Amino acid sequence: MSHASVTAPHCLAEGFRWFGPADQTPLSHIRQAGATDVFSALHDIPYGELWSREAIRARKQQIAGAGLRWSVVESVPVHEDIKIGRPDDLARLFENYRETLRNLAAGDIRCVIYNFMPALDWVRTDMRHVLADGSECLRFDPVQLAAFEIHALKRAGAEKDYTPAQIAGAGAWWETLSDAARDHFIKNIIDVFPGCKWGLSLDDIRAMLARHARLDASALRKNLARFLDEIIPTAESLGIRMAIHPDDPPFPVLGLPRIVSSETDFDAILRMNGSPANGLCFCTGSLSALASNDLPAMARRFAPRIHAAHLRSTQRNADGSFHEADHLAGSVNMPAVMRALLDEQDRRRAQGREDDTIAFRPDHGHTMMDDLKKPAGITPGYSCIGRMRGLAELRGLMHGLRFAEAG
Ligand code: DNO
Repeated sequence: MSHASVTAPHCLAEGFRWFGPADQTPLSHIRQAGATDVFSALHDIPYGELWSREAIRARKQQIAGAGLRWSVVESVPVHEDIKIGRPDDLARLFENYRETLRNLAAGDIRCVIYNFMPALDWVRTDMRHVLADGSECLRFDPVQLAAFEIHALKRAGAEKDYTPAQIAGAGAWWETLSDAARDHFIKNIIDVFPGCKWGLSLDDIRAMLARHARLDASALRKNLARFLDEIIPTAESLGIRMAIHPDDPPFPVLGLPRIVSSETDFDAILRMNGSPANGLCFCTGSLSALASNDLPAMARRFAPRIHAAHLRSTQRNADGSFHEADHLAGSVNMPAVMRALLDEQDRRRAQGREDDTIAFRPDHGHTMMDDLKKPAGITPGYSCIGRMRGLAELRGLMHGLRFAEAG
């Protein structure tokens, strides 16, 4: 007797990030993890340059050859001059971005993630925080960041951003570190830009910050509005959904403004341009580091404009530090977020929207099991087994919610 397999109806598309051929995780492992969709980018193309149709086609074929679909671009990076609003080369940068979107649409890729964090992408202070079960995760500690700013970078005015207790704690902690430990710590902080090691030095960071010296939140907002004016009409005409990634962590670091951190920020951004092509990458991990972000409420409120999701959790501590928790633990109410996303898919289907399936990926994972024995890769947070655990847990949650509906 044969049994029909039981499939949960209309789930989110299961994605996995892939950094391209240099990634330690091969596509075959992504497929074995059960993902169907790949979030990837042409990381070797410098920020601001054009992605050619040929390069996009080749990458897409490579992914398809492994039985997977390149459905989400993460990211087409926004050149720093656009964020700063430096006028010299803007027309060319905007046209390159639009032409890249045209080339992606020609390859039938219609969801593009980007961020608008100036100078840095995500920031942590410890890439190998050891948890009680022996696995390792990423951690952010404001006292350690204060030590970095005050004692390593020596950023003028950094003290203003910390409490006296944090400043004292930073000094005391810095004193406990040997020279080698200090070097390692500094390298960790400045060397984790996603997907590439730029080998930046403290002087590079100082020069970068100097270029941003006059950029405050309102100027950054103006530059984002301009970017949206330049890009969204083209995206809309191509059927491409743009998804802005929240700031990680969702508060200013190194004196740089952050404008994509909260419900108020999302609201302002979605109002800057009312096109459905102007949407969000709902990253629960990033947003959850700010206690005032009510994630299920935000997921419900912004659901029609959520074009992609990063699902993970953080554990916040009273001292302002946080670490990346298991995907279904920590402070994120993941069942409620998942429920909101599934409900949105139902609404889209009822409305006949073409984009009635939202792709998510387990964002980061703990380094565990055999991955602990591997040489540290270029991409902290992206070891395979921990992300596979996250994906499996999220899949179970999603299927469970769907089956419970069916009774
Ligand atoms: C971190 C990621 C981010 C994200 C970019 C999107 O692991 O979530 O680096 O890819 O900010 O542009």
